[in-house]
Amino acid sequence: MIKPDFLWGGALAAHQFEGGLFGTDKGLSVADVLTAGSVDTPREITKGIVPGKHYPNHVGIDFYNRYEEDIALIAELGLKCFRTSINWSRIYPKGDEKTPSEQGLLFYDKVFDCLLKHGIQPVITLSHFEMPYHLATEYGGFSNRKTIDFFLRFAKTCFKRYKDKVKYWLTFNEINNQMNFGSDLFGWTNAGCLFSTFDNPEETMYQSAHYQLVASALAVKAGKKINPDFQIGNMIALTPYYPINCHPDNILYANERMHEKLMFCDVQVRGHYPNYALKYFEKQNFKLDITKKDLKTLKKGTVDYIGFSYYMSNVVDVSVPRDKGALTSGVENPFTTETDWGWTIDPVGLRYTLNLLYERYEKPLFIVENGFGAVDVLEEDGTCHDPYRIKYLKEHITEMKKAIEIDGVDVMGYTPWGIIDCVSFTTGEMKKRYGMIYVDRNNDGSGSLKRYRKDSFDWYKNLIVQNGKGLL
Ligand code: BGP
Repeated sequence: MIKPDFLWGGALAAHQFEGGLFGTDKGLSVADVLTAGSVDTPREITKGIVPGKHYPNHVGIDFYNRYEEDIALIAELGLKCFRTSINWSRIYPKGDEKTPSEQGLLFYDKVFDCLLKHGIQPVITLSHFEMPYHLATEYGGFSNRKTIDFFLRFAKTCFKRYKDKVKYWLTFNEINNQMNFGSDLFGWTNAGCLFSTFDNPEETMYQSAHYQLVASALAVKAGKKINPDFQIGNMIALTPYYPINCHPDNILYANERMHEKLMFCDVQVRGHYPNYALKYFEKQNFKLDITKKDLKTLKKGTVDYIGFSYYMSNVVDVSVPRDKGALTSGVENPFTTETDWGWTIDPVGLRYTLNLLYERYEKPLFIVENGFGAVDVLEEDGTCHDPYRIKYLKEHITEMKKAIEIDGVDVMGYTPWGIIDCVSFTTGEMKKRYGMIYVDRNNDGSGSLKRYRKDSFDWYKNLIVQNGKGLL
């Protein structure tokens, strides 16, 4: 049975939906210099804001000014929890100030109070691709050890301020995305630096990943001191790799590629680097700044639960070279279909992933992102029919239920991504929609920003009321 206190929810991230940049104290973040792209055109990372270019995150869907209306809508949907993030540059506009912005802190007070008033638990990510731009340009983001202190100051400020309002926290969103170090987008949003500008991009990636792992562990430790009841998790993008066939070399290769995801989780859950990682650093002759003190810190700052996103699976073939900048492997799976953006649809993969993580760590799991990015049509009468999304969610939730009820996996909650339409992270588009609530906003920034309930809204609402009954 799904537990009665199961956290059915929805997820978003500050930079993709808040807006509220101009006319507030908020500083520029790394997300604010990302232009709009598309499935074929990568988002550009500009030097500051360049007049004439379109930056969709500046307005998002204007949650900053509409949070009461939006929270009322998700309350109507029956959500038990709502995952969002605190925009680092709203609290510390440049990142290296000593004093936070009271205006920024007040905004989240109001959001959390409003959620709690509706009986919705906030689930808060501290860092979801929103590092202050100044930290990126002046310090090189997490390629610089100093950024650990700036992050810790931010984390402590949030923990202290919201200690009685927020119980569930996550440190770094999809911390393992930077393993795609061939892509500037992932390095920029995870680490606040462009790995391609360094002599050895891969070594720089591991160095900044290490500083983030230390920062995460320090935050866990500090948070527990501030409120021992906090539940603090990590967040991994968990796209499993399947071998193309049963050739032993492919089995071994798929296992090796899984290290791209699991190394981060191994450190954050077990408190130390796994041997395969240490051997790899040695083999590559990486000179990483990993001190004895850091290793002690990692041990003391392990997480309470594992948060992860699951969208798709990937197939790997030892004879196909790895594209070090891509989210997808480029090897086709004849047994699955895919979205218009080339993301495989594989519900059984979610059950596989839940089992994999639970067998490896025996820690509670929280599916903090899952969803179907699709083009939706708003009808003239204000309805929006999205049977494809209902199908996707139903199939994935059914597999989650099997993992819980048949396999005995401990799952705390499920927060489908982009519960209200928002700006896509990878492409900057509005038309890649995930929501159960439609927002009238287009790729070019036009639209009334009015909200509409999609068919999936009623479907999910009913599922929550039933606590997932009737799916199996
Ligand atoms: C994850 C991110 C989210 C989100 C989601 C969907 O990688 O944590 O921020 O956006 O993917 O991706 P996209 O918006 O590119 O479709």
